[in-house]
Amino acid sequence: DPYADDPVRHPALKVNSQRPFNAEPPPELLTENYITPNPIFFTRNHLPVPNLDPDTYRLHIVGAPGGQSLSLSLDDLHNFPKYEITVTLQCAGNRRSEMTQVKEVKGLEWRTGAISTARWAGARLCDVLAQAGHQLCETEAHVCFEGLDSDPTGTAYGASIPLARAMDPEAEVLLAYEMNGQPLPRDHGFPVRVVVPGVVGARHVKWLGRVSVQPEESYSHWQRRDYKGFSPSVDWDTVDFDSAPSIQELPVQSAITEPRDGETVESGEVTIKGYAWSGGGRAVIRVDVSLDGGLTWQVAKLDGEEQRPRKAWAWRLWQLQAPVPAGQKELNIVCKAVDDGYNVQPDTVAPIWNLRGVLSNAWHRVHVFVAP
Ligand code: MTE
Ligand code: MO
Repeated sequence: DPYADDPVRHPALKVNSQRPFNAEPPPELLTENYITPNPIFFTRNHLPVPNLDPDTYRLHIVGAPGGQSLSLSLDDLHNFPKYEITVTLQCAGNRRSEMTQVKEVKGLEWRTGAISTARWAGARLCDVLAQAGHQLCETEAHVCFEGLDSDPTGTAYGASIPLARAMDPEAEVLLAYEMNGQPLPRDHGFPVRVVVPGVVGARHVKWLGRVSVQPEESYSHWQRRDYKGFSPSVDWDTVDFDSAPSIQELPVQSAITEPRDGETVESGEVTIKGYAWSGGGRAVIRVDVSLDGGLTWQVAKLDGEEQRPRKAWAWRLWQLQAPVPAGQKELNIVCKAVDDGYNVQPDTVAPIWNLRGVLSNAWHRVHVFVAP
């Protein structure tokens, strides 16, 4: 069993798949803390978790022509200036289960928990690439990342991001060795992973083994044959993966974490809680909440850390205390977020349905009963 050596996990996690291990925290735990505690941070593994020795670990950076290739130990990485940033990571498949309700899709049945936030610390990718002689000359080039996890044929997990993002100090791409002040847990990439703020989880390659600059994006299955969006009319007979770009920045997202769907709430007043985030460093500027299925709206209070413009890498938590209209037996609670590009979430799932069930960011809806 290639999974026999996987780490022990927190019992509160909702497991979507045991081998490989995929799990999300329950919604009420997810928004209990602004920074997600490491043991309940959602986990998305495609392969068995490698067991890497920190003493012999080396990160290979392929050098630029005329530059030099690097073989960096953990100590070498610690010798680069250390940066710590708060970044929310979201899987492209977050909230896929709502797409399944429209029509069957291929993928893990994530609910609202394939998203979490941590303080990540490490060396900046741009500093390490510069040491290997790389410059931002080829604007179409990509930085390819290879993981040290692999399938029985020896194929490793891989992904890439544009060189322009990697070399931009303002983009704050990290080679992270710490998560919330601790060495990375094994499930989250020990000893080193990439953290690409504002970009889909799939590019944050864990158990990082090799970094190279290529004229084109990674040839990895997960870059070219997965994590892409398509029209609702495209099916598995007609899909042409080369016709769509790989997902990088994600669209604006929000979800309700309390109350839960189907729950009974007290009459009088109801407290509604959730999270909101947008990709590409776009800040969430507002969350609208409705108790009547979207007929009327109230503005929620944004909690958590204020985000910098263009560098809003982390989510906002939000809440709304609202009177329950007298005589109401049930509530159709809805939330939708707006980011600083005034991008909004689509109201329903069907028009954004896609065969892989990615980019599921319609208004989030929760139906509750009111106690008599
Ligand atoms: N990196 C490696 N090496 N192997 C993987 O399976 N999964 C990716 C990404 N990096 C993956 C990986 C995907 S799809 C996501 S959403 C994030 O890791 C999840 O990171 P987490 O498990 O720390 O939450
Ligand atoms: Mo993912």
